Amino acid sequence: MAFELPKLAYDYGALEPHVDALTMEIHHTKHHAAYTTNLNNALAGGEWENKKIEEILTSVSKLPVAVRNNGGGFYNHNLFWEIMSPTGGGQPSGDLAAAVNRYFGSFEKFKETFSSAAMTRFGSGWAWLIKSGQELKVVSTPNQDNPLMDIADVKGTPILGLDVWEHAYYLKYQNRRNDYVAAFWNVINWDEVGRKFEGLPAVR
Ligand code: MN3
Repeated sequence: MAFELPKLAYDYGALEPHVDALTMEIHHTKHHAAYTTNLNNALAGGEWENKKIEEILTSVSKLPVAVRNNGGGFYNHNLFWEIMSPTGGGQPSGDLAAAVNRYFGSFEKFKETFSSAAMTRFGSGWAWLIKSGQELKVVSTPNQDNPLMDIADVKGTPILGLDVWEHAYYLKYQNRRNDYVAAFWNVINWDEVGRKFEGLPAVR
C-alpha cells in the first residue's frame, strides 16, 4: 500500500485569518502531495515499501536521503494538519496541562520556549513539542527532519509541530515569521495534541 495524501478535516479557508486559504491549498495540494509522491517513488520495489512511516523514520539513517526528506515531509505535514483546527486556540487541559506545567513551569513559559524554537530555527525546518519517555521537551529540526528519526539530536514522539518553512507563511506574512508564529496559537487543536500525548490515534 502506497502512502496517500490525507484529506483535511476542514476547508482551506477555515483557519483564516491566522493561516490563509491560498497558503493552505498550495501547502496541501502541492507541497504535501509532492512529499507523498516522492516518498512512494523512493520506496517503490524496495524492502521498506510496505512498512509503517514511523518504522521508516526511526531507521532513516540506513535509507536514501530522498526517504529522509520526503518521508519526513509526509509525516510532518500529516501531523501539522491534525494539530490545527478552526475551533483551536486556548490551552491544553487534563494530563497534558499538568505535564506542561511540570516541565516548563507554566503554559506561558512553554509558549515562550516553543515560539523561540520556531523563531531561531535558521532557514527551513520545524519546531516541536515532543514526548521523550514521560518527559516533555521543545526542540527544533532542520528541513523535513523530525525527532522520530534516528539521526535527530534529541529523540522523542512529536505531539505538536510548527512548520517554519517560508512556504508555510510567506504569502500572508512575507518575512514576518514572528507574526505567523504568534498567529499559530489561535489554531492549535489542544484536544488532538492531548490525544497524541496519551498515545491515542488522531480523530479525523
Ligand atoms: Mn510545509
